Amino acid sequence: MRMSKLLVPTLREVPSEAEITSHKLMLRAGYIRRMAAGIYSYLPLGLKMLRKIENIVREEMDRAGAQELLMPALLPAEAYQASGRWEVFGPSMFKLKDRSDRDFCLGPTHEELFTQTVKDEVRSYKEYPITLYQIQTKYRDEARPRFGLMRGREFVMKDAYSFDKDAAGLDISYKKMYDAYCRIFTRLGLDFTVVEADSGAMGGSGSQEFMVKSPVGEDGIAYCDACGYAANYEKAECVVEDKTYPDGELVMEKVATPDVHTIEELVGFFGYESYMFAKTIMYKADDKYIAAMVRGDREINEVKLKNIVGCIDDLELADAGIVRELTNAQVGFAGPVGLNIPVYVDNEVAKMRNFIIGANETGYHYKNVNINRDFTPDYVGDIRVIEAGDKCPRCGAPIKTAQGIEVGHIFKLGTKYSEALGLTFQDDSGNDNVVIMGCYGIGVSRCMSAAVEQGADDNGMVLPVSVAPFEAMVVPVNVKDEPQKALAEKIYEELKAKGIDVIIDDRDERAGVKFKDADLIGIPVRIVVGKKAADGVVEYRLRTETKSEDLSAKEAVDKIFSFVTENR
Ligand code: 9G3
Repeated sequence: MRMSKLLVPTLREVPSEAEITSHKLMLRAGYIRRMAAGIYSYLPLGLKMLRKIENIVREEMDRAGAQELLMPALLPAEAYQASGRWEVFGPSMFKLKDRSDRDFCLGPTHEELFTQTVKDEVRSYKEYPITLYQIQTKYRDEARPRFGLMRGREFVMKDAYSFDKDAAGLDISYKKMYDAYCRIFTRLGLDFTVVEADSGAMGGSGSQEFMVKSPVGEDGIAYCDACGYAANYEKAECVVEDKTYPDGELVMEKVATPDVHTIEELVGFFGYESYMFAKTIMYKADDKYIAAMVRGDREINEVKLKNIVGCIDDLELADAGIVRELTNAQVGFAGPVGLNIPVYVDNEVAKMRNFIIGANETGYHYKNVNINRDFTPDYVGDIRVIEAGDKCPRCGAPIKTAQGIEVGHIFKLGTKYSEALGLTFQDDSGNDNVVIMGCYGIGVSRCMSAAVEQGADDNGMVLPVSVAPFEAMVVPVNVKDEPQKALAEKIYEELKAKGIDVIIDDRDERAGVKFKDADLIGIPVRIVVGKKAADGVVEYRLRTETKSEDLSAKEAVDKIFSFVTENR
């Protein structure tokens, strides 16, 4: 390919909508273009990179014994009605009607469709285990699409589904997918961590996420360098931190605390440390209200709390009006004493003594409060967000935290979908058994963003050979200089003949422009053919290095060949 021919509309500036490095670079390097919020088109370089990622995913899925098929993206409502998810997904699901006014959607995920396909097409239990997958466009009407391909409303996912006769079988299928995922992300050059994750609405017995650590990652990860424990904040187990509290149970006292609302203000007013206070937060859980309590210096983990409460919709903070109704007080004076809604209490609060809470009266707090004497919680458990420095739940070493980009998520689903759709098999003693499932997702287009985000430097993209749109670039500095042009073309032809996916910058442009563009689009290795061409000398340079090496044309071609073939 020739830069003079390639559609690669590089930009000097990017639209303000691009907030993170990968989004800016993919726009500036002419990889993608925005059609609408969360909806992108792939220009030639972007599409080449996407296809290379897809092919690595495909190779490893096939190697793991999974079989590829392709489902429709335009699906009849019936497909999701049997599992009840037609309603559950709410506004996130793109719904539409056909000319006969029948309900359809653009598929956001395909558990139901794969389960139905297996039910229709697998005839005997002897065919299990079977794992099927697709690489296909998904549609989810995200409330806040952002960061380019990182969180889109149309995106490419590899979704796989395993079908087994029993739990032992699922463990084997799951492990095969797990190992395939490790090979995929390693080949993509992504520095990933596997973390224990919440299964959320998917149900099942557990799930793991493959995370690329990055400050722009939307997920919080807690991890332990000592024992290797790693979990998404949503799942990370919190250990009760020992704090010393005043001995004995002192008499509870109502204290006037005019205009003291926040924990900070309370600390100032009472002169106690923040762990002497407990905060009481009200939530709407489906159609009822609950209160949740954590220590004053902690945060409530709404995913853990939701899983304990068991509500369908996500928890919503109660608004000020509701808080006033429930507590007969302004916001900031809420407490559990005298509250007639269920109170969920964090394990740490259960260990507090003689602590301070709102008095459910504007301008008043209670001090010397003791659990079970002054109020009885409806539930005590782990409902807080883990923090750096907390004890690791496995080995006690200090927990570290990071942000992560979720590029993969694998689930032991169990029978949620096979039950809902009646996917059973008759074993050889004639009994009906429900098929045991797993499901396995990779955000293929999101992997593009993660790769760009992880490798970028100040000059642009830095991509591994495995995913870069071209493997090598030949840069004749001055195409008007015959020896330079001729040698560059010769090297270009030789690299092509050796099967290297090479691009030549044959444009009649200044050297500076060529080098800037070469840095921007992230091609892993380049040969610069400049003044020394007359002596048959060219420069060999890796995108990850600043220095270059003078070589003969032949040495350069051989060095590129071995570099590319070793890093594919
Ligand atoms: C929806 C919408 C949003 C969704 C889902 C469905 C997340 C949904 C979870 C999964 C689970 C697995 C198969 C591959 C692995 C991941 N957001 N999830 O199901 F309709 Cl609008 O997608 N699916």
